[in-house]
Amino acid sequence: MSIKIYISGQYFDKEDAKISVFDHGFLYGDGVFEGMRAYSGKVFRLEEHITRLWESAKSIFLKIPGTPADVINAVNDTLKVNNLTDAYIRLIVTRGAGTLGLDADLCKEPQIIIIAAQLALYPSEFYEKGLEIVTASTTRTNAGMLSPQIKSLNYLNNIMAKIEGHLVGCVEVLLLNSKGEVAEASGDNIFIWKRNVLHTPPADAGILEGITRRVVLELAEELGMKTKEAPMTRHDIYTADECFLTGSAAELIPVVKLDGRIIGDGKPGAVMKKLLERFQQETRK
Ligand code: PXG
Repeated sequence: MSIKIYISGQYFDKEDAKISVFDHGFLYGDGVFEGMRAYSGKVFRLEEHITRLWESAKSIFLKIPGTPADVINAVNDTLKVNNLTDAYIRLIVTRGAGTLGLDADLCKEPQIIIIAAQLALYPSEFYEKGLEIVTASTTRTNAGMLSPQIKSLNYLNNIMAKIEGHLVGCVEVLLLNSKGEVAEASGDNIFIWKRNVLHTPPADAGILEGITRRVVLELAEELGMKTKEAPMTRHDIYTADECFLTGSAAELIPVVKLDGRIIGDGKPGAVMKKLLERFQQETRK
């Protein structure tokens, strides 16, 4: 059975789910999105994803049709229509069809698209052995150009960085900000454990403020760990006891090597494992 895609209030078979080539989402990457995960029929932290979507849209002058409650209902309904309980959900809001020019005022009907799909997880080997990553030469988009806090449809920055990783056999990469500080991975946030403190770069380091990142900080505090959001350098990662990435799709995934330097003992660490275990209880409760 073909999956059903939600487009602005209607469901279409995958083959018939189409958007205008005049949509500014297609022409200019003009729109915003969310990537979410459902566990046993429940979308994890759905309200937080919807809040972030509304904030991203506000920042780019995009008025999302309907209310947050309408979009929450549409997301839940799309899962039901597709008979999915454990799934990956992509929610997209585009500026809608306009002309070939840049004028956003001519885009009268923003489109809401919801795709619920089977999960395509990283192989279990990555979790057991940990990732080896490198720093990309592509730096994270500067907030003065386009705030990385906006989850916009313009992901070329992240895509180019990820291609650089693939060229040298890495599935993920580290991006620095324009000051040379650590920002994040191409589609995940980064954490280190060093001298009994859990560190992660702050929101203004040029990152997308991940929802998984926030949950991990909360859980770490509940577990009595000391946490710190402060600027981080690559040296801090090279000399950390543990390193891991966080994201809705990956959950928590260990990093054991950066730019050829082995992190800690080169194996996924005990702190990450403990946090992943707590995270999995949280998502599956
Ligand atoms: N940084 C960036 C640049 C992201 O795109 C994260 C961090 C982690 O945020 P969350 O809220 O997920 O903890 C993201 C999220 C995909 C995909 O399909 C991308 C993300 C999430 C889920 C799937 O590549 N990015």
